Amino acid sequence: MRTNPLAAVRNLGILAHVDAGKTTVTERILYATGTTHKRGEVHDGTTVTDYDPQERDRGITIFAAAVSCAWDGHRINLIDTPGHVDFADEVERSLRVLDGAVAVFDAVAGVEPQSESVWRQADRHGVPRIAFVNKMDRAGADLDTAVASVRERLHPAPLAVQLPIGAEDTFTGVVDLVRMRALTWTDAGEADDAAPVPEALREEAARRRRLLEEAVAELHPGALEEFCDTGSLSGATLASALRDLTRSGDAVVVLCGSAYRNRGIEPLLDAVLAYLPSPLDVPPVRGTHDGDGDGAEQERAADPAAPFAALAFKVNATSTGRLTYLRIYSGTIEKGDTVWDATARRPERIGRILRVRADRHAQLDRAVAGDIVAVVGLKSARAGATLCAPDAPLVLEPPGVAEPVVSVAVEGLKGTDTGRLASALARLAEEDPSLVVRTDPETGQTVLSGMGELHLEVAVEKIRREHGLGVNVGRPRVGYRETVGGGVSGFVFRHVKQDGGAGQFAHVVLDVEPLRSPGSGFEFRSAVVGGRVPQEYVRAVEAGCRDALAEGPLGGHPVTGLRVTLTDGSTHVKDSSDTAFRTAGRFGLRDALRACAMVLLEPVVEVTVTVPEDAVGGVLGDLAARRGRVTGSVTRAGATVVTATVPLAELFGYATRLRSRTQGRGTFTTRPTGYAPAPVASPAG
Ligand SMILES: Nc1nc2c(ncn2[C@@H]2O[C@H](COP(=O)(O)OP(=O)(O)OP(=O)(O)O)[C@@H](O)[C@H]2O)c(=O)[nH]1
Ligand SMILES: [Mg+2]
Repeated sequence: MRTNPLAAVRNLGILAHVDAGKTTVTERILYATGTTHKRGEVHDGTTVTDYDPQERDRGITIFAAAVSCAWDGHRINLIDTPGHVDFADEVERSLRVLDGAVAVFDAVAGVEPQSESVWRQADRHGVPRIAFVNKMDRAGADLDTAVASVRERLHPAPLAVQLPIGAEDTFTGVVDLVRMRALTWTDAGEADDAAPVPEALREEAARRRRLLEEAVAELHPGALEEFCDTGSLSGATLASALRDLTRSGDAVVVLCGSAYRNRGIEPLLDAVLAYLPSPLDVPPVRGTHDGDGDGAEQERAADPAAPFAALAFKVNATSTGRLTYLRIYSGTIEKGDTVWDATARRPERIGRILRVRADRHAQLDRAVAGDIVAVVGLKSARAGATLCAPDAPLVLEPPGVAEPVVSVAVEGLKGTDTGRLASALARLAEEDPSLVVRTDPETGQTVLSGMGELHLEVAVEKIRREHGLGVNVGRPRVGYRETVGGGVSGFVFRHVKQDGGAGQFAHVVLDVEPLRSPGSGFEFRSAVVGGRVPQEYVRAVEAGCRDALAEGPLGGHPVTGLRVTLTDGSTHVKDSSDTAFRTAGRFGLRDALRACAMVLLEPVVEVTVTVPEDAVGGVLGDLAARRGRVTGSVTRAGATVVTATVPLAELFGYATRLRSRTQGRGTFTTRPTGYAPAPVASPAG
């Protein structure tokens, strides 16, 4: 029997907190696999995956980058993701198309806030992971502490399969506890041949191997059987049990190394092949049928002979043209094929198909299920679109898009072509669904909204650099919400138009009450008895209420955190309709909200600031001035990590402020935590 070539494919993501070393790990993977012949550095702006000029200037990853390489007879399609929270949407879209991931941790800091967030994101997508504890060369690096923080904060059992040889600047290699051999690297970072475990580490290695066997036996029934029968586990059983546990998410295999010093990369690649799934090992993708509009759910297996279906997860305008990155879930596409954009409902033609590599993209004649490729020639497909065979239409669930929280008004400088500015903004939004462009109905200004200050700064800079357009940017504003502080009951609303012709009649009685936690969405119930309002009209009332949530009475902000109950109502034989009840729901709730005690909510984030111990006082004072509430503070190896919750509106300009307060030695990250009541009256607009 021929083995399916798909079994030798790994669609792999690299995930982590900002600065953990994802891009450096990626760079070293490309070097180790012979894809590149020199090692690029983030700080020199010479890495493959931080290709954008802004990434190179800022030294951070902004855009997820996909690149392909080969290792031990397998193809690895690798996606390096950004760690900064403003670009979490790039991570979300990447996770949607990955089969497995490497979570990178800093050996000094362990699990950091954004690693927790991306870990949960990966949980939601069911993406199996292995962990790589990076920066083992740093002062204060400690594998055991990092493993303990994984156990504590991320929950699945972390299983260390290596023992470091040396520590900090003498970290030279690892003992592979599965195969019981030593792997070391030269000063230049070249791998030595595998050798027996050094005498001095033999006892410790045996003890850790034993602990690993016990932990695996406890989690894996097959391994338990062998363990009970023979009193130990063979390397082969260990490896196959680790593979099962990784895929089921019950355990996470932990490896370590130093990407910067080029140590630990080859065993990481071996672990990716050994433990993470191929496209054949993951469940078939689900979508809804889109042809005759019956919307039935369908499954598509990773089968090249099935009808074509793919998700466009990334769109990137480059010098090669407009590249659309596709994860192909089923079927085959060939150069020149016409496919159907099931999201926008229009045909598209595949110009060229590219295997994206570091140096030169390889042209392919065809690409099949399970693969990740880029295509040239698609004119309008947006990031998140489903492409499929025209005769087998299917819509895959699009990746979730987070709600933008920060907005700025943008306008062209004098002499800037407003038409070109509008089309540049539209292009940006096409590539990045978390950017929203709209016109403020009151001021007529163009407003750009996104995930944070940095996100918007990067977008505006792109317009300046790539489109050569001068733009003026207003002060950033946060997105407020409104919620119900005190409700009303028995609010009566009648929508009646019966002055000749076809009339409209709808009568509703509404109760409005707050949900327990602010910002917790919208619930609708019907408590109508005796069919006084028929079911179809109840649905129309609910739709109308949802319309009303778009603008609250305080300042026109979206309304959240409330429950509406339709308690009563009545209909008219001739003049009642869905439309009439939807209108009654909408204006009824609008008026009911005016009668409620409303509360203005502002977005709040958790800030984690890392500063030298001597700068802590100033940082705490500054956080207090920003209405921050400090929730924790720990000092380790001379650095203090302060966590605080701070209203997002108070954080504008914080990066600059922190830099100057700490002479550039302080860093911070943020994580959205929801909404909290704002102290001021309506800061409308
Ligand atoms: N000492 C040490 N430094 C490292 C190591 N790996 C990466 N770095 C450094 O850590 C910094 C951040 O590395 P990146 O690879 O850009 O980290 P990242 O996770 O891609 O960062 P973002 O994409 O911005 O989230 C750079 O200055 C690297 O040179 C390592 O193994 N040891
Ligand atoms: Mg990076």
